[in-house]
Amino acid sequence: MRPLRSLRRKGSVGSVPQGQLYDSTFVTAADRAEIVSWLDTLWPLWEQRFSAHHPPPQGQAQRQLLRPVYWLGNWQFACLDYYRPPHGVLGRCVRAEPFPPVLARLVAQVEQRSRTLFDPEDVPRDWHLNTCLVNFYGSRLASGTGERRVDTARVGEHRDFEPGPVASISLGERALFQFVRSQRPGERDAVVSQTWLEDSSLQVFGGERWKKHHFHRVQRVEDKGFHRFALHVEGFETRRVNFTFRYVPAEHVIPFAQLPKDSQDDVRGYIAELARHSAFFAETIRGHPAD
Ligand SMILES: O=C(O)CCC(=O)C(=O)O
Repeated sequence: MRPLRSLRRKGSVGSVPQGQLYDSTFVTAADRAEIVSWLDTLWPLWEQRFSAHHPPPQGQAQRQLLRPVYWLGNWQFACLDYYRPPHGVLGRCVRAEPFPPVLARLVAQVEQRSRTLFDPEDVPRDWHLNTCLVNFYGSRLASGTGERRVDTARVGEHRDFEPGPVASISLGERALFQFVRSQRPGERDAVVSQTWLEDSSLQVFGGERWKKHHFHRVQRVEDKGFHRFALHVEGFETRRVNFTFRYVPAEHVIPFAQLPKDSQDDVRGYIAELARHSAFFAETIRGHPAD
């Protein structure tokens, strides 16, 4: 495997291992300002994990996701269980809005850097970053408790199943991002690598080691009071916004109208909510009202 540059940067813990890239100053001040003003045009969704036709498995209950989200390129609704190759690829990725110009420009740079850094065997033939999950980290007002806030700024261990390298741009307060290896039941996960993801930074990871053999998580997001984003989510205070860019093969991205009927029924309410502020989703829902 071609060696990757091993970098030591402010904010990373130790040197950055092979298969990862970290650039703490990737987003310029001008691009950052453009992203922040574009964020003001979004009305993120607060999704439920399950739905009428995709109910909770035995032993699990319906729950709201920890944080509001927005997807670009294609929307992977939680209730449709995300994109999970090799078997869970159909009827999961619903065509969504394109990247705004500033993100499209940054993604072009990331793709170029990734192609020179990663071994070609870790980059699928048609790989390009056509999907973006925007995660909003912060605290929500606890219902019925006056001003009490519940901090939800974390993400538990998981893997991103989209093939090829995944790139992540962070804005706002620093987040402690960890790769972990599962231990025996009852033992704490072993932290294998960790990086403090700073405001305006880029992180990329790829290859079997980081995509398949380890889980990753956001352990916590600092709250130094430096960053607050005024977003359109009632009762939620956002102090970090993260964009993860991934690749979903084009044949697995379908328009809403091609979803199975049950799935259309499950996500129609979300599309209608998005359509209140998005011309793209207004067009999507036109002609597909509930029966
Ligand atoms: O917020 C981050 O830095 C990572 C988010 C993440 O793990 C994901 O979107 O899969």
